[in-house]
Amino acid sequence: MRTLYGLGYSPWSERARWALEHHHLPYRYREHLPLVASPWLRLRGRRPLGRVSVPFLEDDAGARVFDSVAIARYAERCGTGPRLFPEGSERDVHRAVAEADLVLAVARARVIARVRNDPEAQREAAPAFVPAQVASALAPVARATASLLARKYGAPAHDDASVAERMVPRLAALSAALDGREYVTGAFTFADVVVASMLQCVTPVEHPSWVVGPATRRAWTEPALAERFADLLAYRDRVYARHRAPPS
Ligand SMILES: N[C@@H](CCC(=O)N[C@@H](CS)C(=O)NCC(=O)O)C(=O)O
Repeated sequence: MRTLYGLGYSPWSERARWALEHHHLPYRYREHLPLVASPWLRLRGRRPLGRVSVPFLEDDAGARVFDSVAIARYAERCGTGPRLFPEGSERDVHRAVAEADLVLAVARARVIARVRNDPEAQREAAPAFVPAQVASALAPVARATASLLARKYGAPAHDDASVAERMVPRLAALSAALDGREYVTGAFTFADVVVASMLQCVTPVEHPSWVVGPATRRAWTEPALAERFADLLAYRDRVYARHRAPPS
């Protein structure tokens, strides 16, 4: 058996879940709690020094895999179904990851800032098994988690100028490259998983694999970008409808 540790609302965790499910690899999912579980993650991952992040995957055969791309490659090695890294796709996949990570760095800082100021989003951040009354009491935990992540990632500039400088040109390039085509490359690859997952930061997809409350949805929505890049959202919705199975 294998276990994936992730953050339910994180596009990086979504990449890993998508790849595992695409390759029909069963796994247990555990929600990571950054505030308390990072030392534990270090221990499980045998990584005493340096930064640890989720998604992180471990299996009974002793694999310990950090990083969404490495987990997707693991899924391709161990699972079945069409390849996500077909011959010749390396460069496109690599570029999609690099560009998506730059867009998400700004988006993450904006989401964290919004959640820090929104008690409703803090309540929604409580794990699903927590009853509503307790979730209210946990709001400070979500606020502290947001502050921790802001410190950890150095809260890069996340004002409107950063959106204009660092998100818009990348989304515009993507829109021009796609130009109405179905996929980033000729066929569905990990590049589409990365781009489609990243577009949650324009506005979250309506899909059973990405269930978020209304305040969380607000925190993840950039209305001006959603309007300007409606073509990217349409592409993303098509890719989800065709290639993202509902979670089992
Ligand atoms: N390169 C990594 C980046 C993953 C990443 O940035 N994860 C963040 C998501 S916010 C994380 O683990 N945050 C929780 C923490 O830092 O404790 C990947 O692709 O998996």
